[in-house]
Amino acid sequence: MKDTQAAETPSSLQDEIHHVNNPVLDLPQIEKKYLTQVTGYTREGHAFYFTDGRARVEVKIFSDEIIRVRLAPEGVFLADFSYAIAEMASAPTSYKIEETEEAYRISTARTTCFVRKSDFHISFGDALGQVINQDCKPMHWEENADFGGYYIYCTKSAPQDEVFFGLGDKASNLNLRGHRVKNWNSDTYSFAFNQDPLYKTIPFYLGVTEGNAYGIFFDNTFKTYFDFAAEQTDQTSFWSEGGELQYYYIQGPQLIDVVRRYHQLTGTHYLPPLWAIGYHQCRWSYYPEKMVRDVTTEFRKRQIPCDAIYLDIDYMDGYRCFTWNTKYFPDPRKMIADLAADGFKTVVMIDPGIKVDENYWVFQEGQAKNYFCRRGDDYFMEGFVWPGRCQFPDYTNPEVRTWWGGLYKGLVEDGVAGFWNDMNEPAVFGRGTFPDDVRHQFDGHRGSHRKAHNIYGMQMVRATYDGLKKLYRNKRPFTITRAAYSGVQRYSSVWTGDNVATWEHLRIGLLQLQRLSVSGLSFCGTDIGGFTGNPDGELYTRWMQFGVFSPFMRVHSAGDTRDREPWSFGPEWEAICKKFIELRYQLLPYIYTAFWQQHKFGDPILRPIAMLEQHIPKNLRREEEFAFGDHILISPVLNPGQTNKVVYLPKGTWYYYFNHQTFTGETEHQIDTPADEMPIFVRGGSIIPEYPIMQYTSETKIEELTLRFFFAEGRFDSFVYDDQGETFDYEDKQYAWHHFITESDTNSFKVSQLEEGHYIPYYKTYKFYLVGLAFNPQSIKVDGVVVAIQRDEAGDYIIVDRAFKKIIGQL
Ligand code: NBV
Repeated sequence: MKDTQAAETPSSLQDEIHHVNNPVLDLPQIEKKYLTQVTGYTREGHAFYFTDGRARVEVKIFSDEIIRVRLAPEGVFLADFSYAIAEMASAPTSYKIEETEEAYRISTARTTCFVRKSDFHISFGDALGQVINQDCKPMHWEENADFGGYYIYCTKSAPQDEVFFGLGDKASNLNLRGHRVKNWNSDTYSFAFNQDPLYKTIPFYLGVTEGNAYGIFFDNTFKTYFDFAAEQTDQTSFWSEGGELQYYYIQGPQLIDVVRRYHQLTGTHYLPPLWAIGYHQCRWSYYPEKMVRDVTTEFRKRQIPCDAIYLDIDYMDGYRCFTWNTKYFPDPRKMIADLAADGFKTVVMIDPGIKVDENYWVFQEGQAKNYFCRRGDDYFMEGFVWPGRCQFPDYTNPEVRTWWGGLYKGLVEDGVAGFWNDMNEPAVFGRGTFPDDVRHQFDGHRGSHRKAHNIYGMQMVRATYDGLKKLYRNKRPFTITRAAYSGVQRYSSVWTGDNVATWEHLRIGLLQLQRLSVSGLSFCGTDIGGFTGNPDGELYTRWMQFGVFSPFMRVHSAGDTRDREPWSFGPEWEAICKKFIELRYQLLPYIYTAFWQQHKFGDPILRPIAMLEQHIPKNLRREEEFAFGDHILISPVLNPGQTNKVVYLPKGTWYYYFNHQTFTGETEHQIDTPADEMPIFVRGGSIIPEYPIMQYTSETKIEELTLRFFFAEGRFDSFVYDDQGETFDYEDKQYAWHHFITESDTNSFKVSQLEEGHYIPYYKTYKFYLVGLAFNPQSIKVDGVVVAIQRDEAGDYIIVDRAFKKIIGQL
């Protein structure tokens, strides 16, 4: 180990570091220490331990494509504990270590890790040993006398062509090259482009260089920083103000592989109930009861589909969580039941701040059980939030989480279907958040708020989800959280917080949702229309159009804004909003399938163009087009008065959704953007499933499933997932997974189906449309049987029974 100059600390961090010069103890000047050379290694299980004096480095194989690196400056690793990691045991197939004069080379079937002896540089490459990512300095650290731990650093080479994605909640361009970002969950009302940090901490990034993608997950809950070739144009660094230097290298080569593997580590979102992917209407706040009833009645009267209505903080009694303001809501149970009968689920907000009030049962219980956070010197952590003076549960204590989960019992019995956890950065009026000295139990790995801050919100919504899972028994809960840490997707959906009703924010939202999606948080959405300020009809409508293709689709706005219902901007805009909300409902089986693919395989729901064609360098910088699921490509309209826009389409044939005109891919096209349309394209060769328009997701039983095949020559796969929509029975294979294989050439079309799962959908038949058949087919075969086609005003179709056993309509 060698001591080096403090000057190597990334310069802006200098401001953040407070070296304590203690005259009494006369502490030496603190300097960074670097690993210097490898002096030996040992092996335990799937891990290798390399040494340099007292320092030790662990290289542990998790799978053929995931390798973890940890640094213990003084040779003692912290307990192997993480809130982010799901139950993924280290289980590689096979691997070996070889020693050469220069390096140790650890290789699995897919990944190689080199530990260079002379300078302790660690690098990663593919199975053939071609290097993809490498250190350009050895790992280093700096003792901090202020809190008795280390600031820790890792610096890697950033080749000139490399681009960087991920990091979850950054309101910046998709490619983070040239940016330095910080992770410290913050309540950022009305945030701006490039403002940082925001509400969530996702210390995971993806790099692409020379067509190869890899990922780094820096699993550290302290305040962390990432510098993507900003300070040094050829270096990428990440560092933290505490905790252990611990990161996972995740092998590609495709971006989507990296995301899938990141999900293997941190888990995926459970399958949400079907209603949660319908359209949701929210407002700060709908009250009293009459207003809630008026809004929902209006939806049904105007025949605009909607599945959920939200109650913001004003439903509570003096903002006391788990209570009702009975003046506004005299009989909540009856109201919720009536709404449910009309197809509306009720979702309510819960904040972490518990009012200090000796007569309030939640406060009494929390006090009696010692569940609230305390300061370093044992005073309760108190701060002002909506209810006034509050104390805050320590959700890092498992006992507190169980208690918190149980508190939802009353609201669940009242019929509430979903819960919205806000202000959980945690946000405190005035001082922003908790002071650093607040203590947390951290599941037995005690620490200060410096360590627990970034996971506070995640543990809150985890407690919420786990509690609801018990209370709803087999029913799937719906939860949404503002603050997050990696892995939160196992417990909740997310939204991007308090955005603004401007065109710029519509664009920011487009970037944020793509970024969240590749960072493991696929179930995400913006406040459609903007939270603060007032959109005009055009902005609202364009945002609604984008909202159809946001995994979470909710209109929400602040209390001091004008009305925000789909009809609030006049009949012309209302008609377009209705048409687009209806489109969401038509596409439900397609969207539900994308959610299943996310849950089961870790496929992001939104996929930037870079993810579709990473081998084309220009595509790594495209930001406006994105794929929504496997087969649909969107390019939202982002400017007022815009009558056309240039859209890039990846390789293949593409159909413009509204008129089925075809376009060739791997090039840009100028597309008209009339107000009642937006650029939506379907990939040739796909089958898109559709439901009839319903006013809410379970309104009617689906009598017949429409499948639309968009013709293209070649062999293609499409999938449709279906289940009962509400329970966890899918875990016992109570689902129907249809795999359609289509094969077409210039004069014939064949389709066959493979099925998996035990669920039997209600519909007995498929109405199978053939869009864009460029020929008069000599033969159409369904599962080997020749069929004839019929024609209606919508085009050619065949009707087949669900199991493809019987061909109905054969001439
Ligand atoms: O509960 C009120 C709002 C809520 O509507 C919004 O969605 C949250 O992001 N909440 C923030 C607290 C007040 C913000 C000014």
